[in-house]
Amino acid sequence: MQANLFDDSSNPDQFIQHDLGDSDIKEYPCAFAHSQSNILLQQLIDSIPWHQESIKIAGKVIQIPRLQCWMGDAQSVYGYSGMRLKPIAWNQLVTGIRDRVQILSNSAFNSVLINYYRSGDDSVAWHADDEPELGSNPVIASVSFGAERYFQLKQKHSAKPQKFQLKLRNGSLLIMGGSLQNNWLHQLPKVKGLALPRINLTFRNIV
Ligand SMILES: O=C(O)CCC(=O)C(=O)O
Ligand SMILES: [Mn+2]
Repeated sequence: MQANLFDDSSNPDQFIQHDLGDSDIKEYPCAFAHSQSNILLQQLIDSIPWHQESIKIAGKVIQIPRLQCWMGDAQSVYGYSGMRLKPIAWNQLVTGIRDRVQILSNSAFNSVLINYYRSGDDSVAWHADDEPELGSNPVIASVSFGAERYFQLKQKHSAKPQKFQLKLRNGSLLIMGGSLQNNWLHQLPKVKGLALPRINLTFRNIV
C-alpha cells in the first residue's frame, strides 16, 4: 500500500503515497522538524482561544471530547454536526504553518479547524469532511503536533468495508484529496493511559 517510501524520513520534502484504491493520501512524515514541532505545540496550546463545543445526539446535549478553534478569512463560515462556526482572524503562528502546508500541497486554504486533544481521553468519532461548503472532492491538509495518535479510515459504501490506519506523527502532514471524503470515513480513537497532548490543524477551503 505504499510507494515513494524513502529511507530518511527526517527529510521534510519526502513523502509516502498511501493507495486506498479509489482514493489516496499523501503523507509527509516530517513536514515540520521535531524541535520546531515541539515549540509550535506549546505555542498553540498557550495562544489559541480554545472552545469546547456542544452537540445534540438523540436529544441529549453533550460536550465534544476535544477543544477547538475555527480560524480563517472572514467569509469562511463552516458548520458540522449542527455547529455553526464563525472564524476568528488568522494569527501569525498559524499563517506560518499554513504557508508551509500550501507549498507542500500546492493548494490554497482560506480556513483551518484547529483541534486540541488534551490527552488520550479526547477523540473524534467516525465522520467524513464532506460538508457542502467544502465543495466536491475537497483537498484537506492535516498537520499534527505532539503525541502520536492513530488515524483510522473505513470505506463508507461497502457491505464489507475495508479499513486502513496510519500513525499521525509529531510534525507530519497528510494531504487528503480526490474522492477520499466521498468514499471513506475517518476517526481518531481514544488511547487509554495517554497523558500527552496533541494539536491538529486541518486546513480547508470554504467555497
Ligand atoms: O485530529 C485529527 O487528526 C483529525 C481531525 C478531523 O478529522 C476533523 O477535525 O475533521
Ligand atoms: Mn475530519
